[in-house]
Amino acid sequence: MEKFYITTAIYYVNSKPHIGSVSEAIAADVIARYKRLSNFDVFFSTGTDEHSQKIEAKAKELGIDPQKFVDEAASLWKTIFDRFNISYSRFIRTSDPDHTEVVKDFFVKMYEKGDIYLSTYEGWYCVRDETFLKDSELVEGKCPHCGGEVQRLSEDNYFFRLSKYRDDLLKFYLENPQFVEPESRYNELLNILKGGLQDISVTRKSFKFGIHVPFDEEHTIYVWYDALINYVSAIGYLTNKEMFSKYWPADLHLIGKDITRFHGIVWPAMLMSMGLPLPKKIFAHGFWNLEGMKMSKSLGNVVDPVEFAENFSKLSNITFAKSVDVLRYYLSREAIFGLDGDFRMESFFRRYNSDLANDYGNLINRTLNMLSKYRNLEVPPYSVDDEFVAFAKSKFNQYKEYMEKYALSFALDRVFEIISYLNNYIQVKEPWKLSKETGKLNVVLDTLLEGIAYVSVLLQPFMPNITAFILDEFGVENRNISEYDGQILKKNVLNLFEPIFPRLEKEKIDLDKKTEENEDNVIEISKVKYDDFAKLDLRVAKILSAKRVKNSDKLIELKVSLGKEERTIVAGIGKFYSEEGLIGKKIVIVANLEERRLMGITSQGMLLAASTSNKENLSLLTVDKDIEEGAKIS
Ligand code: ME8
Repeated sequence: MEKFYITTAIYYVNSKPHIGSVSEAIAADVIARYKRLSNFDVFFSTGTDEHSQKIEAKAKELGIDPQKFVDEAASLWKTIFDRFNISYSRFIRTSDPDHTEVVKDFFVKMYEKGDIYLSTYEGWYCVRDETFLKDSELVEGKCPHCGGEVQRLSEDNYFFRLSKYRDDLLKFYLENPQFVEPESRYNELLNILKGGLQDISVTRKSFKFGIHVPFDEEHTIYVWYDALINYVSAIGYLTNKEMFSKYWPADLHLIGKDITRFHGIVWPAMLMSMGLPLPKKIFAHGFWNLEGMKMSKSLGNVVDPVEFAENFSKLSNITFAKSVDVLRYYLSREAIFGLDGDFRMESFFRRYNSDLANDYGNLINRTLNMLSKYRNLEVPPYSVDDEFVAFAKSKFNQYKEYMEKYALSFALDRVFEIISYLNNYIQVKEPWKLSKETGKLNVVLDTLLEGIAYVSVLLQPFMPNITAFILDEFGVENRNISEYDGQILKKNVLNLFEPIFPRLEKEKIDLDKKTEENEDNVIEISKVKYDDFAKLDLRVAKILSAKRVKNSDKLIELKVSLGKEERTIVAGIGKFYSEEGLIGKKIVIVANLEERRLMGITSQGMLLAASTSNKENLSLLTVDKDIEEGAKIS
């Protein structure tokens, strides 16, 4: 089986994930799923970049120990990636011990080779971008890239002899014009190489949080030197040689357009210095803007993907997991991958209503309703229209070609051409006029059913939850992505189900308005005396482990810490949380409830959670600051 190693950038944890960072992980996930379903042995790595000056500063601002801060922040990122169905093979953290060892190993080897040397750095540093800058690079005294404040540095630093690799890199670029894509990014880097390279500083003295130089502890290794190495430590560079030699070199480093220089020049030079092969491709995607404006925290217009998916789930009455799929679809379809995209509410709702509710969803509803009306939901004998088969084959070839080029939106266009074909097929064949022509009606119904099953196979990488539901309902066993070659639907009788994408009325399409309406929606509860309330012992508890209870899809057995003691709690949250995603969360529990036995396990307390009115989603109560476990809630 051919291997495919894909990576995303690793994310700074000083702020929460936003739609831009999550969009990168989603794109990588779409590609990873596509490759897996195309029979590749895929390793997909993503994770967090934790040793930066801005993260140390953020922890200080919050009065928390930096390590503790990154532990909690990384766990939040991981939970969010889990909720977005990012099917990573490894979630690497730069504070992981195996990674730390690899960074030291690189540093020592490159030093021994003479590629790292001690000198003095005189210049500027942009903390926001974690980048060293020369006098000539500043624009009006600020960072030329992000416009942020810069610090003057004058300190002993270790330097990497980047200049030594300039000629080899230039030669490599000229021989491999597809090493960096899109072409515009390749050209930018080629021009930098043509202009010559200078050695770069790879340690800091005035900053402590990070990996220290093994033979000179006063120096902290520069965050970018540390971070780039994650791509080899994630696959066991020192700890699992067999895995490393299987997956390295990476087939695809997926990154944003702002960090191409580090990936396209510094990283390959480090690999050359270590005598390791270079990655096969670096693909730089564009940036997401919001309603035509750059997303930035200072402008207050950063889209929180979890909040967005939660709001959309409430509004459209679909589960959170399905709402995530809709967002994944939108992000994949709306922008040409590689160029900037514009996240607009209007286009989001248009894509939902028109592509999903109308074209895909309605095709499914109409087909199942006809199957119910004319065939009592029994699937006719296999009799797919040859013309459709030929059409599906030609569209698959285009879909595949685009997926291989990471042109995700174009690949989706091809799938929706098949969907349009099927909708049009209903109009042309007018099945309602064929009730007396059994054979002809069978062909129409079977073509529609097989067509829906096939497009759902092709849509799996983009909407894994929704398509899994449809493919289960249709009894599709072989879900591999391949050319359509007949009968994939294996059930004899199907079921009717509620529309997967309930259409949204125009006036409802205003998330803000909906939030206000919800606030008006006061829930009445009877009043309790203060003394009665005070009898409840509510505590903050940290989840240490989580395990699904055998033979139950709802129950999860949690081990929680209350500081001085540990408890077992059995909770009915299995449909809403993954086991991994729960670990490390600080939740609220009722600590003085009578013990209860559930499925043979004694539950020593109850956790608190809020659920949506339709019971399709649930959220655990957590504390929003770092409160020690066991703390009393009053
Ligand atoms: O740069 N739209 O981390 P980061 C699309 N730790 N993508 C965006 C985006 C937007 N609006 N904003 C950011 C770092 N990104 C380093 C990487 S890798 C060895 C170290 C993308 O958290 C950005 O381009 O600032 C990058 O690929 C990723 O999010 C992480 O950005």
